[in-house]
Amino acid sequence: MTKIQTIERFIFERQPHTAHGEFTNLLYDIALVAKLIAYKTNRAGLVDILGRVGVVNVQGESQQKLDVFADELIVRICDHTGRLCVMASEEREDIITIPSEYRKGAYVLVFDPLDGSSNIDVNVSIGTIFGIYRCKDWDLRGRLEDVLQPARDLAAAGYILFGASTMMVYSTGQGVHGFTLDLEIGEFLLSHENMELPEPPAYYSVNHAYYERWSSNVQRYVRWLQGQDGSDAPILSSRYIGSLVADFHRNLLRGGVFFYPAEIKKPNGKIRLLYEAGPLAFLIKQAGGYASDGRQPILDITPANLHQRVPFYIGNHSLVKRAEYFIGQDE
Ligand code: AHM
Ligand code: MG
Repeated sequence: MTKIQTIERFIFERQPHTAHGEFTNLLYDIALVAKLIAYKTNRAGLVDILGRVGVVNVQGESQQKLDVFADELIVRICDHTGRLCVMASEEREDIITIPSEYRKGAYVLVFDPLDGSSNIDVNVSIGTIFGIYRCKDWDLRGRLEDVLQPARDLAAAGYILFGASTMMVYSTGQGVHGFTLDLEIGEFLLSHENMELPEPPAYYSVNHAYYERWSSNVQRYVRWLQGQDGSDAPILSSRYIGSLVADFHRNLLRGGVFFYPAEIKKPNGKIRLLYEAGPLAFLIKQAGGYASDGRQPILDITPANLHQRVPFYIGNHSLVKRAEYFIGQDE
């Protein structure tokens, strides 16, 4: 009989013998969060939860109820466990400190509670992205500098995709592993062990509506992807959902490049370094790929502030390197 691997068992079996279980338990907490958000998103059309709350988040966008629910849920599940010294969420302006009545732990959690908010109302896949760092100081004070670390220093990263089925995909630096939620037993079961980007890649993913906002070098890169510039172009099709987790997941399974370039009026593009680009850059490297801001690896950029945005190119190594090549040309 084939071995059924629950996410708990998989994480536990890979825990180093010297570990105290704190990190393992933190990953279990996230799996629990995933199940609770999945339950809520699956019922979103039934209960009156959709619609804008009416408040504007720190990015200047209106928040929606499910974003708020997911954000508060993650904080509520993770703030009292003694595993974290501080958290940061895309939905909150400042770091989230651990209430003084609770013990602090050695880890830092950064997250985008529900990414792809424009897709919530229209029943299209959305996702949660997370990254786990180690607290930098022994006193576990949980300061801003514990949060502002480059993605190269992540201890783990992952995402939860709320799509046709719910998946949790994560890496602790030893490959990328995917689990699918079995609704009958309420458990995540191992479905994609050691995910690797396939070659040749199948897709490129970008919001073409913004073509006129890009530099001529980015426009040239797009023409190259389409086979209009040079004879060594890959043969790609185009797919863009507008939900980063869903676009990333598809390209991880089929191969390709996702990018959200700098725009003439928005030189840092849209994607957030800490909550979106960094964790996904960590994952793509583990899957054999590469992520760049067009000039340097995303993994090397230390965030200067919590909500820093960054131009973002991620996917198969050769496709992202080619973006760097075009962007590095004189205009
Ligand atoms: P959000 O964090 O407000 O949900 O925005 C991030 C999303 C990403 O999921 C997606 O890649 C991108 O915004 C789509 O933006 P656009 O609609 O400009 O193409
Ligand atoms: Mg987001």
